[in-house]
Amino acid sequence: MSEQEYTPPKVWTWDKESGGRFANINRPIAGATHDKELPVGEHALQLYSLATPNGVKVTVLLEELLELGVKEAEYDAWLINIGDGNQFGSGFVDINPNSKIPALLDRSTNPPTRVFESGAILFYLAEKFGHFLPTDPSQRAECMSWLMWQMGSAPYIGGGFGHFYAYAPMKIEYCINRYAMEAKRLLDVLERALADRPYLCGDDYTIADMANYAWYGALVLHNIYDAAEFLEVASYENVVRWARDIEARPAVDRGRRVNRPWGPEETRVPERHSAADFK
Ligand SMILES: N[C@@H](CCC(=O)N[C@@H](CS)C(=O)NCC(=O)O)C(=O)O
Repeated sequence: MSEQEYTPPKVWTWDKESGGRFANINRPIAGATHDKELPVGEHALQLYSLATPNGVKVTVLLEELLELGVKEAEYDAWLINIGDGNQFGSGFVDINPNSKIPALLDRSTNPPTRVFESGAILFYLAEKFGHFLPTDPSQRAECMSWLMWQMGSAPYIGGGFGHFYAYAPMKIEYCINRYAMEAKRLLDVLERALADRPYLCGDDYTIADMANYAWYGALVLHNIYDAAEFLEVASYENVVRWARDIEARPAVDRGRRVNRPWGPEETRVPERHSAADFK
């Protein structure tokens, strides 16, 4: 059926055969599908994740904290394979009712603190350890603005542009145009913001850079969705320069590898429990 012929029925029903990549894990209902306890390691911080852009934000921050010598930021990172539906296990749903990676459990508090939504996890860890988040109220507001901007804009990149350009079972011009326009507008927002400063909030590298790098760095440096040419990503020169600067950091290199079960064997770190896992 083409999109022109489609008339929505009175009541929407779930068409399980809709097709498209990841259709097998999409459901219109929340909650666990099966009983499964989460593994727990020796550190206070237990991360359950996968090295997608949303996952990488958190592992980059944890590795940056460790790079600074914050020993309490040691963590166990367990692999949640979303293609296999691990996000619908009962233990995972207990710490993230939204069934999406990343999710964090901090066992240093009593009772343990669960945190879900990558932006909330970045904020929680930055505040807990006192790094990568300005303390001055105006600067903190700027940092939180860019962090929230990332959280609000990523679905247009991933769920909008990426879905219709790369994953949908058919190419729908209207949808691709709508989301390509928005993806390019978002890149231009960043391009202008980075014209006169090295990082989003000025001279200091913050959680706002980590969050935005994970998505926009993937777009301008790693040809995510095979759309580098289509979106002319190289033309956003300030974004490319900023993403390259961030990617040159050793902690970012490590953070990108944690919970990555794909890619060249020597770069994969499916689970991370100590610095030795990177060797
Ligand atoms: N707003 C959430 C989005 C998380 C998200 O979309 N995670 C994806 C992977 S990048 C996921 O777990 N998808 C599994 C599913 O949708 O079932 C965040 O930033 O934490």
